[in-house]
Amino acid sequence: MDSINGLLGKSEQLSFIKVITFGTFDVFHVGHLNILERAAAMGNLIVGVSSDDLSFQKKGRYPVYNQNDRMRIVAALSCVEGVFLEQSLELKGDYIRNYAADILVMGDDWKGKFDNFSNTCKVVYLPRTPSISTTKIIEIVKSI
Ligand code: C2G
Repeated sequence: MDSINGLLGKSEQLSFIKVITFGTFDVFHVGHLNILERAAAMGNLIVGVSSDDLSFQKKGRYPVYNQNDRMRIVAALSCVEGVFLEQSLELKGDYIRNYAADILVMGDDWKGKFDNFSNTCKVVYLPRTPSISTTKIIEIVKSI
């Protein structure tokens, strides 16, 4: 309790709600930060950072930053409680159950793709931040 009239602070009100999200978070940018901050506003946030091999399977190229560096960057954010390595899309249900997540948050580029987990937890798709992506950043850097 942080108040004499019994009101709880935001972190205390949300501390029992567990939120999980997943992503590669390569060449970390403000679109990544926006979704993580919005997810963390719903509760304690844990992030599954895609392994280098899973990223290759998803995108057909290895990330610019390796999985250890990407995990360190995401783990260092004040809105993130913890990170783990996401090694397979097929294990998503296990990750959600192991963490006992109440809410799965994903960007709306994944809209509908994880609705099958709505029996296990609430599934929320948040709008992507427009006009920014790792792919675009790589293209810009290459063209300079
Ligand atoms: N994102 C966003 N706005 C952007 C770019 C990304 O909101 N402009 C969100 C994505 O929607 C995703 C998260 O940031 O929820 C991470 O994006 P990526 O690193 O591209 O993640 P992705 O490779 O799509 O991995 O299990 C699902 C995957 O691991 C998601």
